[in-house]
Amino acid sequence: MITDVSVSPLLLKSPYLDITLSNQTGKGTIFNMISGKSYEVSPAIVSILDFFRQPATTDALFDEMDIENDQLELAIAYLQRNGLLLDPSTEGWERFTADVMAVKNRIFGVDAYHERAEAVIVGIPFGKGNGKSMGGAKFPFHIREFSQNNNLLLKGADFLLFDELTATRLQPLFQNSKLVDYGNLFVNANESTAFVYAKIHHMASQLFKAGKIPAFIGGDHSISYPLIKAASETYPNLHVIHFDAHTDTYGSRYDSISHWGKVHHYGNFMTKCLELSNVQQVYQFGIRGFANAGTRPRPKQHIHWCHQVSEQLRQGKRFDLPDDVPYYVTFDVDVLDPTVLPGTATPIPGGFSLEEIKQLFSQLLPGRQLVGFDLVEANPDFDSTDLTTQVAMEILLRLMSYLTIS
Ligand SMILES: [Mn+2]
Repeated sequence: MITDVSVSPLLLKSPYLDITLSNQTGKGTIFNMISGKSYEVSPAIVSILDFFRQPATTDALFDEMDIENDQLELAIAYLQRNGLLLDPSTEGWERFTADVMAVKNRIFGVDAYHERAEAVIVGIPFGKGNGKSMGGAKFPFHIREFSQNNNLLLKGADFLLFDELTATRLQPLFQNSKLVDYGNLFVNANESTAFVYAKIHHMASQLFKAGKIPAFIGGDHSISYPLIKAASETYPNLHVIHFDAHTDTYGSRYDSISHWGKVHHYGNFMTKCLELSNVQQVYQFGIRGFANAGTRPRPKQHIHWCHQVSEQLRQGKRFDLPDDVPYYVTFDVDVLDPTVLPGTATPIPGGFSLEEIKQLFSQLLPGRQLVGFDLVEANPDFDSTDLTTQVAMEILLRLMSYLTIS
């Protein structure tokens, strides 16, 4: 029996539950709208949850219900553990919405998340920020499936398919399980976009605060705003390197509408990033095409036009970026020429070759503190071959090779 009930905090039923009670079986089903998990429970559990529809103490429950107190204690512990009962004095949903669901087919055959991991791959299957196609949401699943189906298990690989420098940089990542595949952020089609962005931000904050170096796989480019926001909160001197055909500082008639807090999308996420006080400078590479006619840089925005970059690479001239500051890289795959990477929603001709991207990386990234990166806008709906996936995988590996791990 529980005798010491002097400390009895308030509890509250999660507002994100869908509870149904079956007349036939007498059992209840609880669906947690946020985790996507459902539970079959006894009617007593349903009564307990119903009791806590207003904040109440466990003492009050003990008085109310004709069940042994120690059994009630066990039930309450279970409900709290699963996020079905909340402590209303804490920030409710924040404790459990950052659910990352482990995946079976982990990319490159790396291990699942563990505390010693330094570099952490996380998929963000969200595509609703792209006004043309939501297919980008499929990419985190698609790339892992491709890796699995083609047996691309790189754990013990020597990486001699890459140049020696890249191979040398990649090996330590795959040794001693320093690189892990955490899984995919749980995203439910019923969730509001504002809620998903809040979850992305919360999940990324946790990783940055824990000192992990995350590699995010999108998803459309709208996810990069909460990611960069989270990075800039841990690294207040943050600089951003942005590979893209587009500046993503475009306005639209929707921008003035704040429906459920949604005020950004794939085409204006950078406008929002530039407003973040901790984001110091943004260096954009690969900007081109009619969409950018008349573009003038905003404060902190440095535009390197695609044709200028190509010319500068040919001449072997270096780009002048500050040293000794933390960098976050956001990589929109449409920076590559559509003949190299066709699977993206808003292709623009005249992009970089794979060789140019490699050169650009090797010029910009070595010796820099790279605190995390994302790869976005790969969209399997626009490429029936797996060319896009293969190119994206190579980009992913090359970006990972520049991560600073111990
Ligand atoms: Mn783009």
